[in-house]
Amino acid sequence: VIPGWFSEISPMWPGEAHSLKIEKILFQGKSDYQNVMVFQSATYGKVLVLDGVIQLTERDECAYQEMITHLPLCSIPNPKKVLVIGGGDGGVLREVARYASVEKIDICEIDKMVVDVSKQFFPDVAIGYDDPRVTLHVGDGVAFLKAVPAGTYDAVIVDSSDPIGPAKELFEKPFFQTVANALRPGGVVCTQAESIWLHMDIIEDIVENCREVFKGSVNYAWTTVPTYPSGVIGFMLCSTEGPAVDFKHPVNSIDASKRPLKFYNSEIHTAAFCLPSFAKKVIDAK
Ligand code: AAT
Repeated sequence: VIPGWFSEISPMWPGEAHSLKIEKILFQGKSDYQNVMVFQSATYGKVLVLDGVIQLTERDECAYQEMITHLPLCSIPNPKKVLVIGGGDGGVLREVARYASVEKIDICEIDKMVVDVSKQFFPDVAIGYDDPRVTLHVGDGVAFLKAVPAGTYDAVIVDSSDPIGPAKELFEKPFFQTVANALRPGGVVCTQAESIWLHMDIIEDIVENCREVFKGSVNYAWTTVPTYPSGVIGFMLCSTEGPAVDFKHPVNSIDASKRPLKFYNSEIHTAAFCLPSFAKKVIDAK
């Protein structure tokens, strides 16, 4: 560990650790679920860290939040009811709020401290909470989904931390079953699905489970996020049985008149589904 630097050390990426130079630590706290830290970095703006793992930086959060939101929501016409699991920083809400067709946005985040800290230190991200269509539920996403009546949502976005800690169950088959139940026929889900460089074993399990649970289409997409481990992160995109969803060809474009998009466009949407051969081989075989 280098003094004055933050190093992201975890058993989920053994033998490597990305580091950022710290200018100033702005917040350190312990919630009921995890350690919460915010620091000012030398090159990526402010950084939110949970249990030693980077959740977002001001500089590259656009890549993650825009992709995890617009990959699913641009793939179906007129999304109306959207559920976000995790994502307490509000960035996904900010992106969902761009859709005029959306009537209701529910978010279920387990940790109130993440919400409060984001509102205090990341106003450009937490601005998502200002939209009147948003309802915040503080609680476990697993329990929340169990109570959702069948067919409620057009889209579910699972913006979850890694499967060590409170997000563990969000990567398991029973959870995917509750997501499928909560979606209308032909509804879509997009879940944070880790890195093709580090986690092919986890991805293989997710794909296998999703193929069993989601009877529409099941696809893996990925993007670059320099401050996430290995610099890339992926998403599992699935639809339930019903009107067919072709994730690779977006049906919506986005109103960027009030707030420009920094990362997403229709070309990168389609490109996100092109996989390197080593990943394609494993994912297609499942
Ligand atoms: N948009 C920022 C990126 C994240 S945040 C993940 C969020 O999921 C955190 O706020 C965490 O508190 C919340 N969370 C974890 N478990 C649950 C749960 N069971 N129910 C509801 N919310 C939960 C993801 C960063 C990915 C990092 C990749 N290395």
